[in-house]
Amino acid sequence: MAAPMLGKLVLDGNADAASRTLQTHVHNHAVDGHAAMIGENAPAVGGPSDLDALLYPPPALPYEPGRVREYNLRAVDRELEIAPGIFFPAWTYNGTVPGPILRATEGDILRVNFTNAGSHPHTIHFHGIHPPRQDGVFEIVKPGDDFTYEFEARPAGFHPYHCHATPLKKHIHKGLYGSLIIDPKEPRPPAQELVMVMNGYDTDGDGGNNFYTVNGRSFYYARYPITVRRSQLVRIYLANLTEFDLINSFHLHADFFHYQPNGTGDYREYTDTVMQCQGQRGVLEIEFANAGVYMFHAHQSEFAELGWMGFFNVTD
Ligand SMILES: [Cu+2]
Repeated sequence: MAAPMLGKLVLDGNADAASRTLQTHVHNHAVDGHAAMIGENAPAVGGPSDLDALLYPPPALPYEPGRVREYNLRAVDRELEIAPGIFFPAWTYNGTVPGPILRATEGDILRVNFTNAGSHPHTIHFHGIHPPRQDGVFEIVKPGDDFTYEFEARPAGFHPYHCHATPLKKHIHKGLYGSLIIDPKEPRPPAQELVMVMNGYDTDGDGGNNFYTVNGRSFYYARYPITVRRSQLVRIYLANLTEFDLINSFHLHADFFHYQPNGTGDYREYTDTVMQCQGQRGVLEIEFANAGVYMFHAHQSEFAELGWMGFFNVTD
């Protein structure tokens, strides 16, 4: 938990300027309300398309027996600017936190060529059904080494992957995680598809997060609202890889969605708020009833005010 973070950051020389920026925004936010934190008023890093590869998944492919889906993942150490002036010394898959979106259709052979170009031993542990020797627990990949994971993609759903080297808490928190969509053989209905991976960053090393995000940058979707079409299905693949905090959550304003835990099974919840422990994930489906700007954020208010907040711009 990060309640005292603004005070702490002020004492930290590196983060001083950024904390003032953030303090100003949090202050204005309190005075002006949520709407003040949209567009240019939102303190987020980068340009409007920077996170497209982490938001928009590759297309689903129709089921085809025996197909191989091959991905290359490379662990690299990289310093990332996660909020204005705040740099996080991340360990990444392919240079981003979260790592790339992988996608396969149930029954495909998923082949992931992993190279460890980082400074520490790593692995990739996939959630799903596969032989234990492909599970990223026993086969530790040392710096400079590589390993190929290969198994049938199942079950259909939405699953996280992450490093499982020890200390696990550190390897996850540093940024080694991403998501895998496994499409059912009988395809889901066409939709505007989005991927959201919730996370946090401990920037002062005290074992609590100081910033929270979706797809890696605080307030990014407040700065750049996500445009979707009214009365057309929107599908969000949502996962939580936040370390240190017990849960994270997603709350949508002004509408309701159907939530399918794990993207598996027949159970659906009709709600505007879901919570997930680390490793939990699910699939949200919404048809927005109205055009306009809809807020979404963690319903832990603290997380929202430390970066986990954004908007949908629903257009006709
Ligand atoms: Cu690792």
